[in-house]
Amino acid sequence: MKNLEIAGVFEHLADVIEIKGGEPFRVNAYRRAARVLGDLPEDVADIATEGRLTDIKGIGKGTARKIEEYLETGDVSAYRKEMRDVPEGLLELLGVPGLGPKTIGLLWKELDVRSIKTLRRELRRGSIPSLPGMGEKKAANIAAGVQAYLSRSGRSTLGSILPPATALLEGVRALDAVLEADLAGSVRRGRSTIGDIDILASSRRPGDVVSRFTKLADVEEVLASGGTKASVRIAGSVQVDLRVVEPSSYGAALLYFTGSKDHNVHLRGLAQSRGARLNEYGLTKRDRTLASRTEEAVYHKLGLDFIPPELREDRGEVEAAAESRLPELIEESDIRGDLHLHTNWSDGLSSVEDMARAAKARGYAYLAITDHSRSLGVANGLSVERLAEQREEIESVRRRVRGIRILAGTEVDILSDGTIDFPDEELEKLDIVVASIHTGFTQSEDRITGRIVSACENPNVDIIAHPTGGLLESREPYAVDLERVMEAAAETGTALEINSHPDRLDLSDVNARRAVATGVALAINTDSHHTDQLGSMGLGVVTARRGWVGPENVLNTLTTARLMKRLGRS
Ligand code: DGT
Ligand code: CA
Ligand code: CA
Ligand code: ZN
Repeated sequence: MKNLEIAGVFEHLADVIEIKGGEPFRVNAYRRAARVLGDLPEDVADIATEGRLTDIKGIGKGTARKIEEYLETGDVSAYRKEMRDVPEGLLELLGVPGLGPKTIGLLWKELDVRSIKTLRRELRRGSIPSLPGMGEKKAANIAAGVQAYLSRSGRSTLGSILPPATALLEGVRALDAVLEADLAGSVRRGRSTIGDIDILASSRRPGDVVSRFTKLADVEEVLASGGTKASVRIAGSVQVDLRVVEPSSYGAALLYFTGSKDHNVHLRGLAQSRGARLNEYGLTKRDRTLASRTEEAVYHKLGLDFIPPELREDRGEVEAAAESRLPELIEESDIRGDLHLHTNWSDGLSSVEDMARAAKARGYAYLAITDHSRSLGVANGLSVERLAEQREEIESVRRRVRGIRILAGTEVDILSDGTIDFPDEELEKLDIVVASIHTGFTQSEDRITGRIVSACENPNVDIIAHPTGGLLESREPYAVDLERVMEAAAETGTALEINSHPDRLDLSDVNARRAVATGVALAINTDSHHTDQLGSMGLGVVTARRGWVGPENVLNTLTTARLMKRLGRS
């Protein structure tokens, strides 16, 4: 069916005419035609064959001819004609959030903006605010839109999404007509990257909730809005879907909209095998509702233990819930300290003392100062001498900050040749050694794996940090045979890290699960370079939960005494 294709051509045609400042009635006619074609249930080609195009409301003689032309030739000459004097790059600007054809036309006419590049030039020059009808605020919006356009890769990191998602949820909960509201979708499941934000609310007045939601301050653009749902765009070009349901089916709806889709499909199959039906309204059997108000009730009536959202990926959790063998998952409150932290001695911004006080304020029993080692010049890595000086400073901070154990450590580089950046006699003086790769990313899998395995075999190395080196949505991991690494880690008692930095989450959920299955201990660390970053521990914990990790699998749930013993430095 070519309906949507042709609708797209008319949409483009309307955009181009509007950019050029053409007659509004032409613009409107093409937009209407695009909408009508988009909604048409029948194949437009069949209608054309039967000569009924002009019978369709909203399709005039002119548009009908263009549809026939497209069906015959795959082209609309009027569109090509309109495009003749329009710079190619101008149409790309339509993809910038918040930038419409009228403004693009203005920028083109007044400032000769012809592309993203020339638009950025004018933004830098500051020439946009003084254009007719613009001003500072609109120019700032355009700048933000360009930023979002350039940085978008489809998915956003969980760490960047949680703050706006939580703020929006609070906004929804504060609405009068809202009874309950929760995050749903991949955000609730804690996936490391997020396509869009889903929010579910219950209310007896869904229409009110939807219309108030679309007017919340964070909402930049309303993409769609109806009686019980709305889709909007917030800053950073992130989409948010809201659905409002009856309070009586809130649990079934929360289950449905939390997903994952695969988890839902599995549950529906299970319901069917018991002669029941499961959908977003409830679990029913022969028109009788068995459960719908809470998720717990639905799981229970399906014969399952409650499945935490992080596990709902159809990776064996349904089977485990049926046999009451779901794991006891780690919680953030199980974490007793942070074992990978940087200070202003290397590339961090906070002092040792500030880090210690901030960790203490979080209720931790210990923290490890692990600045970079000497070869990492870009990160102001510590020489052997400065490492010794830092130990003295740590000693003096220990006297000022009581009630928390400060471990003196290092994040020592595993160099490209496989050696460790500090000699053993220096490592032996430390309380803890974190080792990691920051160079030689393009080496073969065999070499990189060999480097990490030999680091595991060094008795002074306690933890391998960010074991795969990947950055979410921006850098592929280096080539590494994780199976070999995990075997070596299990053998030598070396822990593998779940690095909680919002851009890393490395190990991933799946790899953390493999590690635990191989008998490897994990450490969940923030790799903070500022006291403000200590809070990303929660991201690492969620990732661990998605990896079926329990508190017993994690080094930094140990008490101080047990940790020191485990590190062999009691
Ligand atoms: P995302 O947004 O790509 O990070 O991933 P999700 O899981 O948030 O997916 P999304 O936003 O498309 O939908 C939210 C939830 O709604 C999803 O996890 C399960 C449910 N859902 C959406 N579409 C379907 C569907 O076609 N079938 C079923 N069973 N569930 C669906
Ligand atoms: Ca989603
Ligand atoms: Ca969605
Ligand atoms: Zn680090």
